[in-house]
Amino acid sequence: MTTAIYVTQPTLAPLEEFREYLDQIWRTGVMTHNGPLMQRLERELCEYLHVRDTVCLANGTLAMQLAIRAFDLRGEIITTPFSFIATANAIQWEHCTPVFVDIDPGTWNIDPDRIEAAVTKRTVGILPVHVFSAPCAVDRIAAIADCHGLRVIYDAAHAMCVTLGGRSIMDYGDVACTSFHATKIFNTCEGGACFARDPDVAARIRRLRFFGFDEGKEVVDVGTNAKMTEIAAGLGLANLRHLPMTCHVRRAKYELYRNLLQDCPHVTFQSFVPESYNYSYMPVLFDKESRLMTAVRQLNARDIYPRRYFHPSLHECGIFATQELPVAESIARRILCLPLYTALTEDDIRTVARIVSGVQEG
Ligand code: T4K
Repeated sequence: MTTAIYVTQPTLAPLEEFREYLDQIWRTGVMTHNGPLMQRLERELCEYLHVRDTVCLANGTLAMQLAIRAFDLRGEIITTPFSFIATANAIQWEHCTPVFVDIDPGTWNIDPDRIEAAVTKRTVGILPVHVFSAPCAVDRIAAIADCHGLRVIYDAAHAMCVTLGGRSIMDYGDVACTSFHATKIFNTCEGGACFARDPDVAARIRRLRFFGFDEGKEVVDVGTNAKMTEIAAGLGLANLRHLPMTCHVRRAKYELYRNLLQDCPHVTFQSFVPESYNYSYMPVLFDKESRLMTAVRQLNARDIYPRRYFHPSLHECGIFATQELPVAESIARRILCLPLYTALTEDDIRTVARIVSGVQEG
């Protein structure tokens, strides 16, 4: 049995609760294709998040691709360089060009003051990320998009359960896309969803996920296979019951880290509004990359594996290399995500915090 501590660990409902759904699948033989469990998960997510419509999908990457395709976007899409590679890949796979704009040094999200300068005649959309669940400057972004006739598609892969101004964060933008990957606060093993403001757009995403079939199984669009399976949906239904407790427990663990690290002179934290954050990651910003690397070595020596989410900044990846973006470069080099998951013990958190606090410059 491993005693290693990884950056995260899936939060799973008790197996008996998942088994109820497996029994149903085994009884009926319905495993996929708009099955009853997926439809039920879509309804339950609407109720839980207070959103009008949820379209469940195979993963979060396809959620972004289908959102881009639902608007037939072709051209440049303004996005953040401080994200997981999937954000830029989804844009590229839809034959659009990612245009990276530097980030805000406090929230680490796309800097709204820099978006307008990146708009060209070829710009068709903005795809910001609510990184580590901290909401983007949604009103500013909406105003810029309205002014230039652009679509806004949010990558809300980290932002399950976040609310802003009394509304789910999934309710902002033309479409919000999320991920239900095993490493996320709510998981269906692999999975994701789109939340579209316009019901016609949601209907198109539903067709796109199922080969372009309409309800009568006639091909009316160039679709793909982005369906969520019944097994994934059953896991989601079981896990959803525990989500409020998962969020509560994560917040307590995050706050313990913060208390233990608050006097540490060489780390700082993301700026966010406590009520609009889901505490699914524990990112800390070091003063220097060399100190971060020493911390990683010392943690690894204790069988503890934090992660450099997200390094390098996407605009520095060979496939996208563009102009210099100094804030993103500097932050991406100095951020370390410490382990944070439901089963992580208080002793583990104290050990990690002690090593991080005590680390000298390498
Ligand atoms: N947009 C953003 C902003 C995202 O962060 C992501 C995904 C997406 C879009 C795309 O959504 P999806 O298409 O993935 O639905 C992980 C995930 O693969 C990825 O979903 C996630 N973001 C990204 C931030 O992290 P890795 O490279 O960290 O995975 P891995 O396998 O190294 O896992 C990290 C740790 O988690 C492991 O050390 C142990 C633990 N783990 C992992 C898995 C997969 C488990 O305990 N069990 C598991 O099954 O990418």
